[in-house]
Amino acid sequence: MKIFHTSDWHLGVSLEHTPRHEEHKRFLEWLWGELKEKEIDVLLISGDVFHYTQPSASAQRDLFAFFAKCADLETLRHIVLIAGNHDSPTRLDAPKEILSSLDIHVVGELDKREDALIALTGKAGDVEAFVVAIPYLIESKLGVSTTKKKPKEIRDDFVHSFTNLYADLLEKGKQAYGSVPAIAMGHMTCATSESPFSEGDFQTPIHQFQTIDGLPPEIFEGYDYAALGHIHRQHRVGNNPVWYSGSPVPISVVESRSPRFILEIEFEDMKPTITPRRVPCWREVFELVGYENEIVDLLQTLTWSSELAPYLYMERLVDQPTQAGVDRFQTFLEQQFPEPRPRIVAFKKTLTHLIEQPEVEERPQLESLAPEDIFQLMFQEKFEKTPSDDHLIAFRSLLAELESSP
Ligand SMILES: [Mn+2]
Repeated sequence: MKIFHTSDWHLGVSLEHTPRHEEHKRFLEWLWGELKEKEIDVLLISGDVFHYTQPSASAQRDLFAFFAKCADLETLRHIVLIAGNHDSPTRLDAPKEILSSLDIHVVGELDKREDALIALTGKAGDVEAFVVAIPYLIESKLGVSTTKKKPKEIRDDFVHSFTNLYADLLEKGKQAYGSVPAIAMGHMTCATSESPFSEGDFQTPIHQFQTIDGLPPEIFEGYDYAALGHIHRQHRVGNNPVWYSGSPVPISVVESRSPRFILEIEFEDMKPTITPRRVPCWREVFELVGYENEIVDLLQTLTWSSELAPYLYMERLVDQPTQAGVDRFQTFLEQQFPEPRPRIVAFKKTLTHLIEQPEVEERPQLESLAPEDIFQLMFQEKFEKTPSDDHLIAFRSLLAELESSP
């Protein structure tokens, strides 16, 4: 049985208000071609299929058109889709019945635990594996309360609830289908102490507990493979058969710096072999940083190998504050390149020299001063002279009175 694992498509997303529709369209065409060529049996989509809880008509159309086209694939027998934290569970569930007639299993809201258990049949109609497809779950769905608890207690509750949920359904799956590969799906933050999360790895922190990062991979004990979504960088969690496929189309400038993948899993005798498949880049994203003339030089020599014209992130360095903005570069691009030309999707100016601030007289810290010192300073400031001995005696007696009162 051959499986593709992907997640975090974020259909409908924009890069700095510039749509990524063209890239997503090409990704879906490419994915369809790969499913056909590699004769894949099962496609797993581990959440965040849409970027917005109310996806645009065109984002929904892209997904459903892809699903309809998948019906033409002779070898592809199942698609399993779970909701991520970006998806609306109920909206994802809305076409559930019509999709199930195409062997597309959607788990948006987890109404009943049993809904998560999905049998994967092979060519001959026998069950060759089963999936426990758990969507993104907020604490209330898991019965975890986070009020008046320390981060460690909340984490322990989460770990306990997820462990029970996955273990219970593993047991049910084994009872129902016997000794076949068991696959878990989830949309969560799962990590070991070695998982080095960096900027842009995910959109919103979930299942994280202040300083304690994420759920341990041990919650998938007994499973032969766990197909996870949420972290946008493709990686394996520790030495466990627990994998993130990452997002196939970069949805931020940070993601565009690293290659994108989907994962191919082939089961033989219960053992999975995992092969990351690189997703082509259809549009490059360039980061151009420099002074005005340096940027113009960079634009003059700009070349690209991807199919679509690149997107540009521009950072113009300036020595002093200036009104001059993006216009000169815009005009230059229009003169230099025919349509479709590179597009500036983000522009900022950075001042390279600190503007000299007038020196500020250093004032003593309040905590380092005795009450009488403060009195003297305040007196000096208000009356522009030092307090007399009489003033000081009066102040001391007032202070003594105050300090001896209960
Ligand atoms: Mn995501």
